[in-house]
Amino acid sequence: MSDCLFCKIVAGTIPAKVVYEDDDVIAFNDIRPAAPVHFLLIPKRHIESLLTTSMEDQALLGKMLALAPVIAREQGLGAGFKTAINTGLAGGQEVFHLHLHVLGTPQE
Ligand code: DGP
Repeated sequence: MSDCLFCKIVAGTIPAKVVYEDDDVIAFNDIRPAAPVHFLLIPKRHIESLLTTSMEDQALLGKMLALAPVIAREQGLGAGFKTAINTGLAGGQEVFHLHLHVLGTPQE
């Protein structure tokens, strides 16, 4: 989607600190971190929100969830972290491209 902020990050036309990327997903640091480590994991394909997914997206959604701890460990969050997916205006979603927040504080 041409006017989607996160699609522009996927395309590389808006800069972001990328912490992981493959053919399906990309993860980058949140511009307004709410924790010492705070990255967003998103599908490269434009999906508006969790509300616009279907069972056909289960492989992609499963991949996002399975990758979260892999990237989190790489970012020093091996002791634990929080995840959130804000969904829809009523769910506090601000950017309408599906994203999984991963937040935490690296432990000694
Ligand atoms: P949400 O409320 O779940 O839609 O959160 C959107 C998040 O996206 C919010 O924590 C801030 C982040 N964000 C907004 N614009 C940008 C941007 O241009 N770059 C990056 N890296 N993050 C952004």
